[in-house]
Amino acid sequence: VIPGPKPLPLVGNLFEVLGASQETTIEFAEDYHREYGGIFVLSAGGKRQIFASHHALVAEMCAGPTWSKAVHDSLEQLRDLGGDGLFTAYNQEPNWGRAHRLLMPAFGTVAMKDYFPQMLDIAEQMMVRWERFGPGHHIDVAEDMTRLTLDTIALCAFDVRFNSFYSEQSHPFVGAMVGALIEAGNRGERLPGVQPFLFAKNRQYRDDIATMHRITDEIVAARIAKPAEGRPDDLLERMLSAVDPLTGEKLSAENIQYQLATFLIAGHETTSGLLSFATHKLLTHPEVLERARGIVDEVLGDATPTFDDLARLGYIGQILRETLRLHPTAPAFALSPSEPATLGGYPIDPAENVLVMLPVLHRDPAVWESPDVFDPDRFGPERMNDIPEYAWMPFGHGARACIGRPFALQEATLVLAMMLQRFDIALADPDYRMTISETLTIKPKDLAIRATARRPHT
Ligand code: MNH
Repeated sequence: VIPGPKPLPLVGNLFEVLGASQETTIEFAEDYHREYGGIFVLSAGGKRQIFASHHALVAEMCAGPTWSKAVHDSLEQLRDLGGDGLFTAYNQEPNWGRAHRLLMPAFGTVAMKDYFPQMLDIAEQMMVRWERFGPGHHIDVAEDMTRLTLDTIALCAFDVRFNSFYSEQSHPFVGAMVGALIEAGNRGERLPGVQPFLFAKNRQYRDDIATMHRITDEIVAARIAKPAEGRPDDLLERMLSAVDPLTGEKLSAENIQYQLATFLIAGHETTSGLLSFATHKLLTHPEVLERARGIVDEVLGDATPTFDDLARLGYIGQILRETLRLHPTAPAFALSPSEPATLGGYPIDPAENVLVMLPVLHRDPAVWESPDVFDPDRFGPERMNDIPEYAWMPFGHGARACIGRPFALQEATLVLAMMLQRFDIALADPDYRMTISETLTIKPKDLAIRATARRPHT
């Protein structure tokens, strides 16, 4: 049998255990992996959740065709919001393949170049805001990065301006989304039978989802109302008009609504966390910051960045990859075998899934030298090929891996480079010690900085 702590007979859900222990899921998984090794199982109320996060076991799953993404318990909760949209669809649902084939071109190299002006537009808004506030202002990094990434995905994908930098209150979509995400997360942790009696929470949840649907409906309706020649050629246009090359089918109105919610959610939380962690890494590693600054000054000088500049900012990409190693902002994914299989010699049934905890995989000492040290040179051109396959998986696995990867890396590279080009940054509180706040994604808690413009704004 797979090692693990004694089964808990009464607890309905394994996440009850976490709630009781006051730890984040990551800390708790790290503890259990330390105690039991690369694979362990948690049993509660007759249900099991298997965890396998050491590289040898992850490679055993990922190397063949047998294992693929599973919609694990907390993702299952998100189906209220994302339905059979790309992120929460089951592998066998026809809308997954349909949408995947139809939307892939929107994440190719050509498309990335098309998104550049809009990414620049939003990044510029954040830079101007920081310049206007001046060095006396404490910038809440996660908050501003969230404004940035949400506005960027809305503008690039749907040609909609959320204008988050122009208002103190967040856009109504954000309030509804955050409320719904928190409630969806809490639902997974409640004892069975309780849910129907939480009337106020259930009403608020329904209202929040209705608000999100109303906003995505309005976005779609506004687009359809536009004459064809005035329509931008973006992700939304693709959803409305493109035809699946395999089946000749288009996406349904219902599925388009799920995709809009999916892209607004999946397209911003994780990139915002990445930019926040990367900012903290630069502040705590002055030698990395200085080197990055040197390269940025050499490539950009005083000029506005162009798409072609990005290719010469490889060191920024290394910083982002190393940040994602230590702080994978989507910290876990699940895999299931398509037929009865074994893992580490233990039998696993296709009805079960195995959670891979990325912070554990990404620090596996069997693969990583001095795993806790932040060293962007691990991803340098000379050393990158030494990294074994399946040792770094912040974007997931296989056909169900992140479709937004090039989008996220381009956006984050641009923003980090512009930040270094235009500001000297410092921790608002020099004694700040980073702790992590965890929902389905992770972020640094209460990270605040000051930004001093390096040159007067022109
Ligand atoms: Mn993204 C899937 C991480 C940015 C849209 N993303 C995934 C998965 C991981 C992931 C991990 C696989 C989850 C699973 O196996 O259950 N994503 C990230 C990270 C960043 C990120 C770490 C930024 C950094 N993602 C983005 C952006 C977008 C996006 C930006 C959109 C523009 N992600 C998706 C979608 C999926 C996904 C859509 C689902 C893909 C599929 O299953 O077909």
